[in-house]
Amino acid sequence: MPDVVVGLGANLGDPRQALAGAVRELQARYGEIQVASLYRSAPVGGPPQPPYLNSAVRLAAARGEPLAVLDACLAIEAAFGRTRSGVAHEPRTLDLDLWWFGGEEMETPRLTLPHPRAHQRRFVLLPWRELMPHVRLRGRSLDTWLDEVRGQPICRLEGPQWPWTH
Ligand code: PH2
Ligand code: MG
Ligand code: MG
Repeated sequence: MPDVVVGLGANLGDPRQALAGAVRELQARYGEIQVASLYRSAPVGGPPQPPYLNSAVRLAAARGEPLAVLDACLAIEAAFGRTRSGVAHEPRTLDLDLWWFGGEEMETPRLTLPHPRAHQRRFVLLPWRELMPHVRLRGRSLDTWLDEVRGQPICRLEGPQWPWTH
């Protein structure tokens, strides 16, 4: 089964509850999962907006089904009140992004893999490194990419046992 990594983010409503609920929904769909630490990060891009909570989940999904995982992510976002006005990087109640699907590369209108901006974002690289420390993204290690985004403010709030289970 390919390693799949889904990023979690939220900065409206009750972000902690939304992230915890999203982890539980992914667990219900995919069974055993691995969860990264919980981070608070300054918004990257978009209009002025509150800080984000971010984390990530590693799961095993059936081979050849990235679009099915994408659809599951969109359904979970909708269940947690996600709306889209069309403004890029607007604040949101829940964002689930498919960062990695077993190393598959694809570029379609609906989905680009690996996530096209993952290597530029510390809030992606830090939780991802916890889940897959040896992965190579665009030919480089996550540590190497992390060196380039040292300036992006982020702090680790809680370890991987942050209470997403209740
Ligand atoms: N998501 C974005 C844009 N900017 N910044 C932070 N800190 N965390 C995010 O999850 C985030 C962002 C678009 O999805
Ligand atoms: Mg996103
Ligand atoms: Mg998204």
